[in-house]
Amino acid sequence: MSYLISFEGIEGCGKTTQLEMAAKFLRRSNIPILTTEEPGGTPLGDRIRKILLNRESFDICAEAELLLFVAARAQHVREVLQPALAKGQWILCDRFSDATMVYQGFARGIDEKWIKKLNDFATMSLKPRLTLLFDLPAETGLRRALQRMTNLPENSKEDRFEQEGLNFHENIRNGYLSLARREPDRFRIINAAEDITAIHKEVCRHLETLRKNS
Ligand code: Z5A
Repeated sequence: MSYLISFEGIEGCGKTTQLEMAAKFLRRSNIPILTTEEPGGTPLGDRIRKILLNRESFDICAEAELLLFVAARAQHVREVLQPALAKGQWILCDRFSDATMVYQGFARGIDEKWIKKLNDFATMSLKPRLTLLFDLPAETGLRRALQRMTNLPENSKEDRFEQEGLNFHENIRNGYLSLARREPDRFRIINAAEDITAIHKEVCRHLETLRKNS
């Protein structure tokens, strides 16, 4: 049985750390897995990622931003995700369609109906079987993200979104929580303010449940 599992949350919530730990846990259990990220995961997606996340000297309007995220996703689904699912792999994906709903919808204010249509078009209606939402106050997440960023060279900083105010990131958190309330069967909300090991245990518990039910 193959599954798409997405890891979501605000900036600095620790999802990437947890995704890597979850990948090791599944490999130890001999489950065939693929780890990937959005935007990214393909040569086109990586180029789009650079445009979207690095600070550049030109502006990107909300509508163009939306179309670029969705273009990267369309390529990712066809080139990487569908073939991996066909091979029976479990995919751990660092962000997926929910991120667009929350960042471009809730936070940037683009009509949800548009985003849903574009997401369905890009993904051919592929949805994660399980979405782990790492929830924590925006202030804590931003502090972690900025701390990590200080150690990076200037030209590799993906900090266009970190430039947004605290209010923007609080909207993101509320947006995710509201999506989770709409689809309680798919989402698991995890307290990301806990320490790394405690969070990992909870992630493993959810993955085990999925495996037992498969
Ligand atoms: N975006 C969008 O707008 N629309 C879309 O459709 C998509 C994305 C797909 C890039 O996403 C941006 O793209 C993102 C949304 C937008 N912008 N924002 N904001 P990304 O996922 O690539 O980038 P990110 O959100 O900045 O994630 P990240 O850099 O991978 O960080 P993270 O996954 O949230 O956290 P981390 O790297 O695992 O941890 C951050 C630091 O905290 C690090 O130093 C860890 O060691 C530390 N950490 C982790 N866990 C803990 C705990 N439990 N306690 C203490 N410290 C911890």
